[in-house]
Amino acid sequence: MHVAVYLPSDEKTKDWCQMLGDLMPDWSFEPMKTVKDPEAITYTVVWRPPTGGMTGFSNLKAVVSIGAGIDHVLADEDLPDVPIIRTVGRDLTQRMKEYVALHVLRHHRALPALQASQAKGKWEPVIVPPATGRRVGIMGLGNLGAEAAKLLATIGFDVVGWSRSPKEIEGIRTFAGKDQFGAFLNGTEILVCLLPLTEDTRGILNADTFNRLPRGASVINAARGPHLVDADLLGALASGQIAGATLDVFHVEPLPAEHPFWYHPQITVTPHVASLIDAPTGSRIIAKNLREFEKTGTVADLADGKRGY
Ligand code: NDP
Ligand code: OXD
Repeated sequence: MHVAVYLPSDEKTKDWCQMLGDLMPDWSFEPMKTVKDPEAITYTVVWRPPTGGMTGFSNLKAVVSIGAGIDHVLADEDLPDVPIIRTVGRDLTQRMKEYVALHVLRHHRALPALQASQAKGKWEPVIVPPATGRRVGIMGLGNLGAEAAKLLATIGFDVVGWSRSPKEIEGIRTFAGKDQFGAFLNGTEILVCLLPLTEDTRGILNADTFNRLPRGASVINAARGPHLVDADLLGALASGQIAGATLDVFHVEPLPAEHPFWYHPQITVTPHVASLIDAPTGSRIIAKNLREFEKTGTVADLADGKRGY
């Protein structure tokens, strides 16, 4: 089998070709940019592929996303109509759980305020309720959201979750669909976005959503930058409706140097690292999925291109 690989960095593309080639010596891997025989390509392995990059691949069987999200694949307007395989696994879920727990606890225990006091040399205790008195709302109860919700419940938080279709998760109160969005937000003091980016979820972290949270709530976005309306967050921070935000993902990445988020005192910026899959782990999962798909015509981690995730 012949596989074309694309990542925005040529060096990383070369590394992934090498790693996948080492794991699957009977398959061939080459950078998508320099493919000489497009008709020989049967699979692609991509992160943020360029529009039209796969148009000549007339024998393509599937596209593999190097990651859980497939929005970056669907952004290719000329994408061939073939199955899309996600790259997910315990490793990715574990990393996201750690990120969510870290930042939820940070907001819960008012760490930014305590650090600001330290910077001024001031002894200024902040009394917060125990986790049992703090409601955390998780948007998206898929691979990542459901596990993050369970971990937070184990710590003791009052956890609520929201998804498209109804879910039952022990210890979590769940809400589903647009009709129950308001009830989900009502009382949520720390809101965590782990939704896929689709036409329904784009811009969902907006002024209307923020206004339905209790005053002084916090927001964590570890999903995709376009879930957030940047200006609405800045407005909500200025008015005090939102007290703080942790953002891992942005409309443009890397976040441009002049963006106001960089030096905002109430915003923590992390460079899309919430759950970055490391290349050796990712390539092992991808190799397994490619072999499985070639053998059976399907895999468990198949995305639904029509649904958008
Ligand atoms: P899944 O596809 O497993 O789960 C998505 C969840 O979102 C499902 O519960 C789904 O509902 C829900 N959902 C989708 N659309 C809607 C909607 N319109 N209204 C309400 N709920 C909705 O995704 P993952 O958990 O694997 O990943 C989520 C996202 O996290 C990825 O798409 C990616 O963008 C982002 N991500 C970010 C990373 C980072 O490092 N920052 C790393 C990995 C992923 P239902 O269950 O009913 O279908
Ligand atoms: C992903 C990501 O989608 O890292 O896996 O953002």
